[in-house]
Amino acid sequence: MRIVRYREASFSRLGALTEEGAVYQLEASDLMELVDEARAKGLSPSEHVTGLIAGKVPIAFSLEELELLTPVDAPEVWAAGVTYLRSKEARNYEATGGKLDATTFYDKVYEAERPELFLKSTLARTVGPGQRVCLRSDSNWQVPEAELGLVLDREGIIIGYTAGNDMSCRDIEGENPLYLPQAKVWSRSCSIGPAVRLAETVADPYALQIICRIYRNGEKLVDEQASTGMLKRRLEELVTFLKRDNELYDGTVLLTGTCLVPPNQFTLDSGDRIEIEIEGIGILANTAVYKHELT
Ligand code: DO4
Ligand code: MG
Repeated sequence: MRIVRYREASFSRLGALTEEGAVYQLEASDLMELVDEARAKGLSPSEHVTGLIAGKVPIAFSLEELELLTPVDAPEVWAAGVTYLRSKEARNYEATGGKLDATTFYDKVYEAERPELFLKSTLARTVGPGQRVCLRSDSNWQVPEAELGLVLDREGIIIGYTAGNDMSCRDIEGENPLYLPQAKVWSRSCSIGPAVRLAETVADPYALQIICRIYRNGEKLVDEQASTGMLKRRLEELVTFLKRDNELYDGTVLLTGTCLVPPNQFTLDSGDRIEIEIEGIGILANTAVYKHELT
């Protein structure tokens, strides 16, 4: 069972998306209200939703016809880094220009007990499916990072899974690791969606295929795939470190790091269409533009 949000006239609606692709309108205003309703009844969110839609008629529109919004209003989006071997190799390339002859801080964090965690985005900086993500004007090496996102409640319980794009500037990060916030955080540098798959409906979160495709003028330039099975850490381990001495808010999203990095010569350009597909969640599609091109 997946949860989506969509626009209907000037309203934001919550919807249940079934395995068959039917969308049912839900009365709850957002995902966390739905979770609270389920908990009050002693049900899992998916059991609660199944009961709510039983005998009801789906809306007249298919998912593709809806104007989707972020599936959850994430007050904060955090991200883990260097959680896959592929990410460690790519960061080492950025930091050394490919002339690697020493152990770097990326090697160290990959092996360390403490993971890399950083504040990636806030509600106002995060966009949803179909919306435009932004490129930085002062970078010449930009890539999307396709990541599995955990949707958490204030206790750090994993409510569900979504797809996320951790837009990144490889040149700024490679120049100096202290520039990480600038390499990662700017207007519209993060997208999430298209749906939240309720956690109890995912048989094995370590066996999800993640695909990243990038199109330019209709031509597919990047098409890479990997599996969450290659994740170096446990999801609970990342959440435990995020929670430690920290304040979490309902609907916080934790991106779990990228396992897909486009070829080193690739950089995003204005107009590129980015598709991040995660098995069982859906396709998160966004077009990249510069901020001054937003109307
Ligand atoms: O070390 C910098 C960021 C790493 C990251 O975003 C990732 O591995 O996905
Ligand atoms: Mg990342």
